Amino acid sequence: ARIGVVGMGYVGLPLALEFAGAGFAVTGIDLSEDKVARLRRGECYIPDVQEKMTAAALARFEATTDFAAIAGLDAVCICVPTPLTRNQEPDLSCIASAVEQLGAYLKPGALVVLESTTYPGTTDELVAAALAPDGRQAGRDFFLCYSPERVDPGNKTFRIRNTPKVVGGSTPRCLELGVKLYETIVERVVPVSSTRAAEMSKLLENTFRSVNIAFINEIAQLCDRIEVNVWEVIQAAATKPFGFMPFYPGPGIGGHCIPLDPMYLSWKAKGENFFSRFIELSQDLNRNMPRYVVQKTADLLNRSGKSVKNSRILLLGMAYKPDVGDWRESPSLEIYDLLHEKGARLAVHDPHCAGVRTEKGHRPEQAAELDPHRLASYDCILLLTAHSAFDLGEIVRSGVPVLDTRNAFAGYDAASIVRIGDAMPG
Ligand code: SAJ
Repeated sequence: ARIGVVGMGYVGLPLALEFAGAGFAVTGIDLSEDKVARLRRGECYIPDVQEKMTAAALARFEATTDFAAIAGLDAVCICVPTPLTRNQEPDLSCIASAVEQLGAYLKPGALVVLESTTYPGTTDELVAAALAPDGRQAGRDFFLCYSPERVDPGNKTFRIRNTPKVVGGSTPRCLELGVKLYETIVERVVPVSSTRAAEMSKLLENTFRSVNIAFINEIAQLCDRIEVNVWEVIQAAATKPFGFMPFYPGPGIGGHCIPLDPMYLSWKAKGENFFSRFIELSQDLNRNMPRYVVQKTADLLNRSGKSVKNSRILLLGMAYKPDVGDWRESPSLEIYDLLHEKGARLAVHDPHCAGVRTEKGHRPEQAAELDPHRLASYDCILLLTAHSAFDLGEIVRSGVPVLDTRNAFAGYDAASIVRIGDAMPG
């Protein structure tokens, strides 16, 4: 059987290579000439995928920008981005254009699986409708499923093969084919009763995270006021062996899933005249964390009689999570802009990120390696992402006041280290 994957990004490329590794002939389709050219050279632009680009897999994998290749495929997985529009509404334009190409080239009897995160109803309404004009019906002329991606960038423990895969079908036959497809590469496939259930399960997973992160961010701000260290409290609560799951405060939420997915759910809810207070509140709380960090930075500087204005501040970590080079939606970007507005003299250091550009269009100056005398020239340091490459001992030895937004310095008990979620000492 020939399998196609549309969208050669951090979801589609690993999926395509996983199918190739399982022995299928696989076609990777992408709009980007550059991505296709790099794939044809066997170049890997997704860090996690390097080990999948074996000679065996590459021998069965071909990349193209030509959607006509769909005509030769027995199954097509759509793994294209589902961002938000400028006014925070679902942007399904990538799905719409991919599906338009399917309509033009899809082989009778082929299986189509949508993997992009989207609101319940998208698969049955948008995808099926796009193929219906010439009377084609899901379950008869072609087969249609929804199966959410659970790719976790940088996660070495959970890979495609050992991460359970939820699948919903437009009809029972569709579901059967979808399950058979994924059973070739995933140990545990989880069939559900409809494409809507599968779409909703994904939004539940990620909204659950966003809401709980917002909640612990609020608890952290409360702990600031009642002289309790939130990190110690979470650690103590996490000793409860049942019914508790730790989340951790931070400078806000970044990435392309957690800040966005809840907005797909709240948008769908509004369409049904249902206003999700949880989602609105958690989005507000998470979006306000950069301001909270800036306020705490000002408090920290004030302790040594300084103001943000004209202070030299080093931001450690622009990526949205540790040990990845992805700075999309990272709260570090807004923290940089807010401090810049207040007249701080800023430098950043992130060994994983290059070419960072903030929302205001600033291109932060990357400080060179962290050496002691350079560190001493800063009035304060913000730890925003806990990259394992950071030499925390060096930073503590410099004696420069640090605002630690990740409890990265948990092992150090130095007066110069202040944490969010912990009252400012003295
Ligand atoms: N964050 C916190 N506190 C937490 C957890 C996360 O502030 O307790 C922040 C992170 O710093 C980051 C943002 O939230 O800025 C998102 O973090 P994340 O750990 O959710 O990482 P993502 O965005 O890579 O989420 C992915 C998601 N995977 C998929 O959508 C398939 C998510 O569902 C996973 O649960 C998550 O990875 C994971 O567990 O690593």
